Amino acid sequence: MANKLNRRQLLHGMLLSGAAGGVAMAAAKYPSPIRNIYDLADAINYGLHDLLLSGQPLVREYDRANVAQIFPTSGVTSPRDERYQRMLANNFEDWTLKIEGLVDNPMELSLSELRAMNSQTQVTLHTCDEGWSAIGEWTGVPLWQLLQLVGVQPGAKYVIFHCMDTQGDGNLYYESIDLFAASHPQTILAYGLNGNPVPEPNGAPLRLRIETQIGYKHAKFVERVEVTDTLAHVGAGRGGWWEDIDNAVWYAGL
Ligand SMILES: Nc1nc2c(c(=O)[nH]1)N[C@H]1C(S)=C(S)[C@@H](COP(=O)(O)O)O[C@H]1N2
Ligand SMILES: [Mo]
Repeated sequence: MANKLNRRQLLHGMLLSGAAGGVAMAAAKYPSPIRNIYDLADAINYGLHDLLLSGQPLVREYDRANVAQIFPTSGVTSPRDERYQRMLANNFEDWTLKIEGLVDNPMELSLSELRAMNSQTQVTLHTCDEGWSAIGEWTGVPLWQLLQLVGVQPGAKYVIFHCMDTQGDGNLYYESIDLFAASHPQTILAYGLNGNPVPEPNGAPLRLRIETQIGYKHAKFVERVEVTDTLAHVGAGRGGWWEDIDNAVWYAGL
């Protein structure tokens, strides 16, 4: 007997294969192998956000009156690295931010050079995966502006933030985002918190604010920004220190 598909079955099939196609596409775009159901959900979320957030909508900004008087701290709050402590003692006079990798003009910028650039101030909510959140007023240089300055080369996909703090396992903290998130208007490299220089525990002298993603993506104590087409060469190759050691998901969109 002919097994004719009715309209409904056909529609169902189309929807299912469409969804499967979407998942496959999202998984293909994800920068590292899918390890578990959390990575799969993260990959789908990543693909979906890419569609839904294509206009780069802004995250909410708060009134300055809502700023937490003492911004909480998390992770490393005082890098025990001798090199870092020496720079801190010297007010970061000899610290520079290096921007390199797949760029036309690699650059090294001092803190005063960064402060002299166009600055942006935003009052935003920080959400840590460990269950706290706090509002802070952050001032810094939009990342897109720095990327424009150095000239991102064709083929570049990610931006890696190399930090100065050695973690308990002996590895330096690092994080990465894709160029889309790096170009978000509220993604900044911040040197100011609540009108003061970023204090040591919060990532002096410079830390990332990636307002569309969760706490651990906000790399503190940044000293090098690497534009790249792969995440495989740093740490265990999963795009971040937490991602490498703890099954943390790479795309941590809020
Ligand atoms: N270099 C570095 N960056 C880091 C961390 C860290 O341990 N080292 N911890 C992360 C985590 S889990 C969070 S929630 C935020 C905390 O930032 P805060 O200490 O300013 O609150 O920094 C993130 N960036
Ligand atoms: Mo966190």
